[in-house]
Amino acid sequence: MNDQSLATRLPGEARRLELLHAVERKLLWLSSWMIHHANHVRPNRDGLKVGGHQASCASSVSILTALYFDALRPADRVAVKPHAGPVFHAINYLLGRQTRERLATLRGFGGIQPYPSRVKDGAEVDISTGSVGLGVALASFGSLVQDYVRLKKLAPEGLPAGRHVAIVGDAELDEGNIYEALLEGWKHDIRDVWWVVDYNRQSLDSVVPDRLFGRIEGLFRDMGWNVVTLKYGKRLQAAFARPGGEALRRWIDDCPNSLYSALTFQGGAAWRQALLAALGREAGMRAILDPLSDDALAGLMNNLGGHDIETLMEAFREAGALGDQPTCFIAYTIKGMGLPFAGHKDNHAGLMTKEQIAGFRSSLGIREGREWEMFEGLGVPEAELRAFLDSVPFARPLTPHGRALSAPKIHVPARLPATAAAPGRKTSTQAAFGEILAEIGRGQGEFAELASRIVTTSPDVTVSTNLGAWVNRRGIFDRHLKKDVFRDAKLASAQRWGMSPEGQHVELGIAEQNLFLVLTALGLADRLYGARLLPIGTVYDPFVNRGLDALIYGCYMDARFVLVSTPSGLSLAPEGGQHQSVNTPLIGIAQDRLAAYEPAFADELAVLLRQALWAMQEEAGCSHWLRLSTRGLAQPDRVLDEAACIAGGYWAVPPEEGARIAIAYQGPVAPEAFAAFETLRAEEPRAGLLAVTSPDRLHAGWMESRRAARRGPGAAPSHIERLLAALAPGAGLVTILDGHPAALDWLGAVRGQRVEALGVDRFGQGGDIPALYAAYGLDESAILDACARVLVGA
Ligand SMILES: Cc1ncc(C[n+]2csc(CCOP(=O)(O)OP(=O)(O)O)c2C)c(N)n1
Ligand SMILES: [Mg+2]
Repeated sequence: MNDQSLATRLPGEARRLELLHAVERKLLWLSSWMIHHANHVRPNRDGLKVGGHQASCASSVSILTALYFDALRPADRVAVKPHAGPVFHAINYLLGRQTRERLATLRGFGGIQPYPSRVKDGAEVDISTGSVGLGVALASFGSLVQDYVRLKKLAPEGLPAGRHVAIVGDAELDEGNIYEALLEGWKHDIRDVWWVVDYNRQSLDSVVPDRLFGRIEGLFRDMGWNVVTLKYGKRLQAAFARPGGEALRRWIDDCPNSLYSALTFQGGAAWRQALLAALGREAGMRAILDPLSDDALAGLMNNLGGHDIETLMEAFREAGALGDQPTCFIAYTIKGMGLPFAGHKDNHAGLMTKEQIAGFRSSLGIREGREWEMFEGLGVPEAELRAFLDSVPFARPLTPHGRALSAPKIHVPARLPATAAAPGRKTSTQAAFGEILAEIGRGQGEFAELASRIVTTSPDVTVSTNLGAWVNRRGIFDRHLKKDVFRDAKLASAQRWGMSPEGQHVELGIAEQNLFLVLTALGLADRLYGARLLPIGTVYDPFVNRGLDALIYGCYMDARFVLVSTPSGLSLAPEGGQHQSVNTPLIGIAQDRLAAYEPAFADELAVLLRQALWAMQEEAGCSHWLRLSTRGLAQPDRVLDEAACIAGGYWAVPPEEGARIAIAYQGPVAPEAFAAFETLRAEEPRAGLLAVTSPDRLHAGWMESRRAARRGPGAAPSHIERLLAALAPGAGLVTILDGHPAALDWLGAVRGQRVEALGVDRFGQGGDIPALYAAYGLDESAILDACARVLVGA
C-alpha cells in the first residue's frame, strides 16, 4: 500500500494523526541531528564538548507536537523547557519561521542558543528559559499581566487573549520559586494557564523519587488547579482492557521509577523476562505478551501518555473545553524515548555516537547528506504534509508583523513633581520617592497619561517602602472587586486597601523572586500584549539578593522596569546586620541591561526617576535601579547638572587647577563627605568633591570608551575620564559609600591615581548612625584619615 492510498482510505482525523506522527518523527530526528551536528560534524577548535540534550528533547517531542501542531492558538504564549530548545527550533523550521541554515548553528557563535532566548533567538520565543523554574512561573505571571492589560482596555482592539503554556521538566518542580508562584497565582486567581509536566522521572543526576508526584498533585489541587494525569497511551489502555490487563496495570503502577527506567533502557527481552516473572501466571497475560515481538513489547511498555499524540490531543482539547481554570498536565514520558539511551539514568547530557546516529538515520529512512531536509524519510507525500503544516492553527500570524507586538511610548514630562522639602530641610530619598510618586498619582495635567501607565508592585513592603500614598490614589489591582473592610467599617487607617480591576498596584506576598518575575512580565507587556506599562517595583535593598536570579532573568529577557530598593546599607542603622545591604552596589555594576543609581538628594532622585521612566521605553534603553535610603539629609539649594547626574556623577565642588586630592562620595554618606571636605579644604584649597550618582554608569561609560579606543583612534573620553581630568595626574582619591568599597575603588584605575577606598566590607549590626559610621570607617574622621594617607602616599 503506498502513502497515497493510505491517505484516501483513512478518515480525516486518523490521517491527521498519521501526519502528526510524521511531524513527531521529524522533530525527534532534527533535534537529535542538530545536537549531533554541533558536536560531531561542525569543526571543533578548542576541544571542548559542545553538548546538548538529545534525551531531554526526545522526552518532550510528542508533547510539543500535540501542542504546537494541534492545541496552540496564535495568541498563546509559551515557555518551552530549557533543554527542549532544539525541538522548539525544529518546530519553527517546519512552520516556516526558522531557516535550515540557522539550524546548523546551534550553540555556535552568533547561532541558535542552547536554551530558548527571546533576545538572542528572536520574537518566536515568547518566554526565555534556562534557569529552571523561572520560565514556568513567568507563564503564570504573564496571564496576570494579560488580564491587567485587558481589563483596563489597554490591549489593541481585536487582539485575542491567549493562553499561557509552560512545558515543564519534572525536576523543575523541585525549585522553590514554583511554589511561590503557585501561591501567588492562587491569590490573584490567575486563569488560562497550562503547565505541562514532562514527567520522565529523571533529573540531571538521576531518577526522581517515587511517590513525590502524589504530593505535588495534591498541592496543585489545593491551589485550585485542575490536574490531568496522562499516564497511559492508547495501546496500553487497550491492553489493560483485555483479560489479565488489570494485573498489568497494577504491576506498572507499583513499578518503582528506577526499575521502569532500567527496563526501558534494556528493551523488549528484559521487559518480557520481568513481566513473565511477575505476572506469567495471571490469566490472560500470556495472550497479551506472547504474540508481541521484543520490539513490539518494548513499544507497548513505552506507550506512556506523554508519548501518545492522540492521548495528548484529547487531553488538551478536553481541558480547553472545560474553561479557564489553570491546569497541570502530568504527562508520563521516557527520557530519551526512541533513542538508544532511552530510560538510562545517566542520559541527561548523553550524546549518540556517530554509529548510533547513523543507525538512527537509516532506521528513519533518511539518506546521508539529506539530514536537514524537511520531508526526507517521512513516507508522507510532500504536498499533503505542506498543506497540513499550512493549516496548523498556531501557524496563523498573530499580527501582520508576527508574534512580536509593540506599543507607542508614553509621554514623560520633562520634570517630575518636586518634593515639598525646601532647601535646608531634611528628607530622605525614600521619602522623596513616595512623595513624587504620590504627586504623579494625582494624575493631573501633563501627568495624566504617565499616571495611568505606571503600575507598582511590592512583596509585602508596599507601605514600608513609601508606596502607600500612591496606592491610596490609584488602588490595588484585582480581577474581582474586593471591598476595603476596614474602610467600610469606618475604622481609622492610613491605607486604603480596596481592590478592583482599575487598581494599579499589584500586591505580592513576601517572595522576592515573584517580585522580579511580575516585574518581568509587566516589563514585557508592550511586546507580549501590545500595551505599554511602566512598572515600578519596591523591595528592601538587602533582599534584592533573595530574588537575584529572577532579576537577572528579567534583564536577560530585556524586560523594562524600575526597581526601587530601599532602605539600604548601614544607614538604616537600628535594623541590624541582616537588613543592612553591602553587596548591592556591586550587583548594580555587574548586571547587564540594568542601569543602577544611588542618589543622595531628592533633586537627584527626581531627575533619575524621570530618566528611568523615559529611558526604559527607548529601543536601546534598559531597566533602571534606584538604591534609596531612609536617612534624612538637609537638601541643597542649587541648580543640578542633570546630564551629569544621569551620566553617573558631577563635581559638587570642582577641583581647581593642580588639585592634589578629591573626595568621591555616593549616597547617604554625603554629609560626612561634605564635612570632611570642608576641613580638608583648609589645608588643600584646590581639592574637589565628586558626587557619584552611579558607579555603574560611570564604569559602563569607561568600558565603552576603552572598547571604542581599541577599535581605532578618535574615541571620545568617557564621563568619568572627563571628570577626573580636572585633577593633577598624581592626585589622590578618597572614595566613600555605604556599601562595598570595591564599587568605587576602581576610580583609581581610570587615570592611574592612588585611592583610599572607604565602605562596608563586613556584616553590619544594630546601632545608631554615628556609632555605625565610626565603627565601619564612614565618618568624618575616617575620611580625613584616608585623605592624609592618600596625600602622603602611605
Ligand atoms: C536554576 C538551575 N539549576 C540547575 C540547572 C542545571 N540543570 C539543567 S537541567 C537540570 C535538571 C533537568 O531535569 P528536568 O527538569 O526533569 O528536565 P528533563 O528531565 O526533561 O531533561 C538541571 C539541574 C539549571 N539549568 N537551572
Ligand atoms: Mg526530568
